[in-house]
Amino acid sequence: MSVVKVDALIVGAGFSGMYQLLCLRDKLKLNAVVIERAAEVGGTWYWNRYPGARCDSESHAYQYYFSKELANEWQWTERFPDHAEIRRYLSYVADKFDLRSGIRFNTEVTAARYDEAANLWRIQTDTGDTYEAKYFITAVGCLSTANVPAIKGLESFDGKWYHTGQWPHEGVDFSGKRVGVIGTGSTGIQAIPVIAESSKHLTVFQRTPNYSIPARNAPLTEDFKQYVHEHYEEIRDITRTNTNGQAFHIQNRSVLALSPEELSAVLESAWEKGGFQFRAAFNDVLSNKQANDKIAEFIVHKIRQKIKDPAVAALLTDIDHPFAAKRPPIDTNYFETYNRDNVTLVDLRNNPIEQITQHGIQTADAVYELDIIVFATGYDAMTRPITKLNIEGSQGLPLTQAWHAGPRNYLGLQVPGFPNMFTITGPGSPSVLTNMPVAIEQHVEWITQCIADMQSQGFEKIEATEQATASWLEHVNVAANKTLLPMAKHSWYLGANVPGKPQVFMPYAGGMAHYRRECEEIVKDSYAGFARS
Ligand code: NA7
Repeated sequence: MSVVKVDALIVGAGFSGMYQLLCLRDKLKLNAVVIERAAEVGGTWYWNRYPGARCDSESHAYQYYFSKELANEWQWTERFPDHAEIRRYLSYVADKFDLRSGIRFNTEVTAARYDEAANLWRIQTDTGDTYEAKYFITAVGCLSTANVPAIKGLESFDGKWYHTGQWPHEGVDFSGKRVGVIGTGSTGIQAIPVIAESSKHLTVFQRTPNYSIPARNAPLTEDFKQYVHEHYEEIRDITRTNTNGQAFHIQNRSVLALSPEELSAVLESAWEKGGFQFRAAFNDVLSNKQANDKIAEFIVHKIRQKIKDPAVAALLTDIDHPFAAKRPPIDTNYFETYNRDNVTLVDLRNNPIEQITQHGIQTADAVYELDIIVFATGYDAMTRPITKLNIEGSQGLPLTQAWHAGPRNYLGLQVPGFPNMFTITGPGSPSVLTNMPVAIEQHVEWITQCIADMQSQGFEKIEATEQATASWLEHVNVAANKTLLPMAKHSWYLGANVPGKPQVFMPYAGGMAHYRRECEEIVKDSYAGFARS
């Protein structure tokens, strides 16, 4: 048990915490430390090792762009990197910049309290140490707190159960096993085809069907790898100047401006490209319902063509939300998997799960005997990874109380009443609506500049004002309502996937490039909306 004095304490050693450590320690020469509950770097990717776990951004965009040298040294092998390759990448980065020396692994933050009189944060860990830090920075990721639904009887299940976001490192042997997967979001859609191949029988429990676009994953060609290295600046600039942080342009073309023949040709070609490039073929996918309907109709037609059994096809295509109003999954052989003899689809919408028994899952109309249950049921996203740190700000105000009606902060970066605390890719910032590493680099660089400016200008304390926070929340709301995103009533963007969670549209939907400009303007305007003293 000791008291450790540092300038900055960062929670989390994923993409964001690693880069924040590098910036504060090596650029600003601060005494900075990262606290990480895992045994290694990786953040969300440390935990997400489920079968089929893979990134949905293309590899050459899903990396740091702050160092050309790093970019030149690293070569991805596939269009969409899998979890193991992303961990290798982050491990390489940690080695290259000697980051591990600044990270306390296997250590969990149990509480963080702001001491008004001393103007510092006291952060406690489960190892019994207390850190005193001027700056407290959460780099905890948006999708790092597993959501295991409270289904009656789970404790009585005789088999094994797993949540995809807490996957055992040694893997799970499905051979000869009857497996049930609950959930058909991005995760279920990735895991289901892989589990189907290795299990005796797979039963998929679907509540809400989903769109999915073929990923068209493939090994990268030598030509493409060379292109990526030779076009470092160009690729970086595309990711930094477009709406979604991806390494391709969104076509300036409306669905509605095309004749049926033209539309069909563009959609077919976009479908062949696959991945998120599919939706980049048009600029009004998420802003115009009529345009979205046409795309949705095309996707549903494609799904139907893949599935042999019309009853199964009907269940998989009875979709209740506009395309991309939930994070749109991309897949490898997802729908084709339902043509296998060892796969059964169960419709929970009409036959909800009543309980889990000793032998399996009981729905309203049947009992499914299982050896293994996989919960692909998502996350208590965006807020819970932060609130579970047990944070108290000025006058002992718990963050859970400040956010009881939903997250309140300015730019997704700072919460009023929590001075010198920063939340990398917090709710209210573009984060999950963009390619995460791009959003992360922008936030880390903004925070670094903010701290550097405080030091050079003689400020000790920075705090978002109530007024700026209120207008920012209004702005986040307006931005969401200009899109079709709020039409997906059950999405985790809205917090609707966790019973009792306040339903507020959390990420900022105004686009990454626009957001970046807003953050830059605020700096130029002497940190307008922040009180510095
Ligand atoms: P998601 O997208 O939240 O999907 C979770 C899935 O689990 C979804 O199909 C849910 O159905 C289903 N679910 C959740 N709770 C239940 C219960 N109680 N019973 C039945 N089914 C349930 O999480 P993912 O992990 O797939 O993806 C999260 C993000 O990770 C993704 O967007 C990417 O950004 C990466 P529902 O739709 O709520 O009816």
